[in-house]
Amino acid sequence: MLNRIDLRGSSRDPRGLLPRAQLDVSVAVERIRPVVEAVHEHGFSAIREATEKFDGVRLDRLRVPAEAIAAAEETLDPDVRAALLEAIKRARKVHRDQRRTDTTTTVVPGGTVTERWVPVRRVGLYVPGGLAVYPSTVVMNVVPAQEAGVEGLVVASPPQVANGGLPDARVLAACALLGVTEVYAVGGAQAIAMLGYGADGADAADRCAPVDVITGPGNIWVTAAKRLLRGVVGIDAEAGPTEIAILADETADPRHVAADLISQAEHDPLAASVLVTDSPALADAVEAELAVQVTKTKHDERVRTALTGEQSGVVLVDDLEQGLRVVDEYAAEHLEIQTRDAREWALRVRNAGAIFVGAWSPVSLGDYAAGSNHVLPTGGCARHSSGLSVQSFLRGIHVVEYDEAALKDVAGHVVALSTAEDLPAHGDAVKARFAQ
Ligand code: HSO
Ligand code: ZN
Repeated sequence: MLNRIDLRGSSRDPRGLLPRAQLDVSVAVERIRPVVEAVHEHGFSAIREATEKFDGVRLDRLRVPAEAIAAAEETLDPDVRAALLEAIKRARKVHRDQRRTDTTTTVVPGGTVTERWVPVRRVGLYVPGGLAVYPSTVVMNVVPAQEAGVEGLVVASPPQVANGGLPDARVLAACALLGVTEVYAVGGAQAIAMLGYGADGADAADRCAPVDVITGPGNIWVTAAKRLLRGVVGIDAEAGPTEIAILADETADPRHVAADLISQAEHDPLAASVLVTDSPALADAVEAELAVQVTKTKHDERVRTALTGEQSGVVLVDDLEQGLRVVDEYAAEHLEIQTRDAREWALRVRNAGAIFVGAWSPVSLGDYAAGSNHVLPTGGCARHSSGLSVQSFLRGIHVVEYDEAALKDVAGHVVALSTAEDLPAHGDAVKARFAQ
């Protein structure tokens, strides 16, 4: 079912040989530009028009009424409620430990630089609708923002025809459990534009004030809109279709490997499932398992499309050293290590959004309830970016404070550098303080 890429006996750089779909966001950017511009210019009427066109819902107002959020919490299935509360508790534990303390460095006597960590004021969290609903994503966005100390938290999620034009009830319930009260029934590029520029709604109480940062995953239109808004607001890493890579040797259980590959393929026909192994026997056994398990899984069509797509495959390598080079080159959103001495191999990985170590740490644990964050860099962005964290919502501000003697002491160096850069007024600003 999976494409097979045989790198055995080859010392070639794996770059370019690995399966990965090329997602052309720039084409989507041009498609959504008119929507974003219309929302910027006309606010509510443009959001309404786009929502009617793309979601098939006629919006009376942008904001979800408080009673609807409370009602969603009341009607939430008790098992889902308990699971969400546990997920929140675990995520809070991990993200609380990410909080930063200010540090003051005494550079010279009388000269200090303090790094002050300040949360952004207002954040917009996008929660997608589409093929699946994601109350867990509410948790993964809201918890780090709250732990960072963000005061204003706003959620936007597409209105659902099936829920009377409100976002999915489980999404609303997750907001209620987290204490988020400002929720907008707006999705797609129009939601990102609304968050970034702010928009008037049906009346004075229905207004969405602009945010400072937008986070959260979304489809290609949402990603394109975020790219367009970058600079107007801060944006987290672009999230494309989900990916799982598994580095496995012959000790891995093919049933587990197959189940994990299927679990992420379930998200999206464009999702990527990649197995990297030095064991052809394991590769064959996983293929056999896939054939059985795919027929039994609920979203079999979507899964089959994802697994047979060019973005998925089995990569055969000579040994785990080569496997490590391959997974590092691939820089997966999620990387499972199912090998002997898995922890040691995991320690050597440089590029991955998140790493899942050993037989008992499947990606779906991390998706929901490990305590780790599931908003992670995709498409190779794990080479340069991290997943969502408390840090995503903080700015480190340098606070510089020198006294007269400390400035005098370094004045000559400032003047020398300002002269070298032909910016003498810089040096003059220091000299002026010591002129007789
Ligand atoms: N695997 C997705 C997150 C998710 N899974 C949400 C289930 N619900 C991207 O990390
Ligand atoms: Zn998932």
